[in-house]
Amino acid sequence: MSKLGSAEVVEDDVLTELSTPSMYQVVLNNDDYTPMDFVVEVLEVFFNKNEQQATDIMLTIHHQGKGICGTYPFDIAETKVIQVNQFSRDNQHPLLCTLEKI
Ligand code: TYC
Repeated sequence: MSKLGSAEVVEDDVLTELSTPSMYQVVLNNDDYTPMDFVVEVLEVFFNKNEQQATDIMLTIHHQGKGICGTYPFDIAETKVIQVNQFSRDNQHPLLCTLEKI
């Protein structure tokens, strides 16, 4: 018996157990400067929300300080954070996207 990460492996290398990947929430944070329309666009383009869903999430962030855009395995969540933050900087907005492990 050998162990590879969280996967149990028997002598003949047949996998008998695989753990499910940890999931991460991608979060948008409120600020005083990013236009509401820009946040709605980010939610539509990067998180596949329709206009009503995106508006609801944007208003939740505006009133409560932050909001969940989606939940993904680490690699996908990290890529979205990088892409959203780059898109915000490219458009001269301070909008901050972060990761939170569930
Ligand atoms: N608070 C911003 C404003 O009044 C709007 C905003 C919403 C900014 C959500 C960031 O993640 C955010 N223009």
